[in-house]
Amino acid sequence: MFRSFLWGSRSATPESGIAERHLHKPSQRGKSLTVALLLAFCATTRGDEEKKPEPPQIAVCVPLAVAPGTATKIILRGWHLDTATEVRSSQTGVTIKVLSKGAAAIPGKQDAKNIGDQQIEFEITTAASEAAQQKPIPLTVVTPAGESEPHSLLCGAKFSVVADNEPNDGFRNAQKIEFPQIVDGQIHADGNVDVFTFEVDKPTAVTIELKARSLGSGLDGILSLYDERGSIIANNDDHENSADSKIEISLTKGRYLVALQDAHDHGGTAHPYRLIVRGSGD
Ligand SMILES: [Ca+2]
Ligand SMILES: [Ca+2]
Repeated sequence: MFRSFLWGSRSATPESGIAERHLHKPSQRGKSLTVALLLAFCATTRGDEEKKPEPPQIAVCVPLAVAPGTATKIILRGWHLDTATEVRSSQTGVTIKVLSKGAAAIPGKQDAKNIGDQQIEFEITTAASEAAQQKPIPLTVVTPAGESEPHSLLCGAKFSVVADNEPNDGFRNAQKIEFPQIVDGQIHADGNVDVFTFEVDKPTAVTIELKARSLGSGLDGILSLYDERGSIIANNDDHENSADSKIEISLTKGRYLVALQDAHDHGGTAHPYRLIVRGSGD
């Protein structure tokens, strides 16, 4: 409305606007006021475009999960996090204390467009109550420019959880896990492969899931399943339009090996994962 008042409703260019002003012969004072208003308007518009701060965005959460009734240090990576005033959760029984915030290192040849260039570290204390078991905790970063979309931090698990234990990067040093089992691990360096071995004691429909990108990891996982002689029997990169992987297969009694890695051979602090090995009906 302000612009049409200045230029006139029939004028599309500054030149035609000047022509109209001559037609109506406004006073010199009126012309000066018009120019001053125009300059002020342009300056304000340009200033708004340059200075408008962007709301925070979360790209990566490390680690992906916490246990109920514990205090855990979490790092959220992303963009526009350095002015954060708070990390908030709508879940009751959760307390959050911000520890630091600022620039985040970009590992190796990775791109900040994927894993963010800023981070905020905080300690989260979760309730031990039964109600808190297996219920993701929503996290929101708050800055003066707004709030991030909520990120779901896993809390608790249906099966027992172990950490990945390096070195476990080949068939010969595959890490033994139970069946069923959850592994909360990390592809800790470029080119790293984590290998696990499990046994089924009878013919079993088995589901193996690698959850990473969908939970806030930089990892674009690939899963491969081998028999105990090292012959590949199944693999999956992206399951159902997700970067995460899933294998569903009927296995006979025996020992098997499951290997996981990044599709781009990337790794580092932004590449945590959760591996779930279970019976398909569990
Ligand atoms: Ca690892
Ligand atoms: Ca993938």
